Amino acid sequence: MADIEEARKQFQRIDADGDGLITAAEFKSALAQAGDWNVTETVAEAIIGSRDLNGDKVLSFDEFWTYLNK
Ligand SMILES: [Ca+2]
Ligand SMILES: [Ca+2]
Repeated sequence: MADIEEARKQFQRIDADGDGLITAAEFKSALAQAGDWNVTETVAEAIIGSRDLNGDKVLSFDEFWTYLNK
């Protein structure tokens, strides 16, 4: 079981514009900041898509949390 407070902090770091949703672009820049420059927008979209439960192409905190607890 992941720590929900840690998960929230992580989510807020990735969610650059603070709208409560992580887009592929936000995910890509978060990974780039973490030093992973190999992730292209297409890859980021694929990762988001594999975690996206309701098909809106963005990650809500619930979806992020569900992924962490898999
Ligand atoms: Ca956002
Ligand atoms: Ca979603």
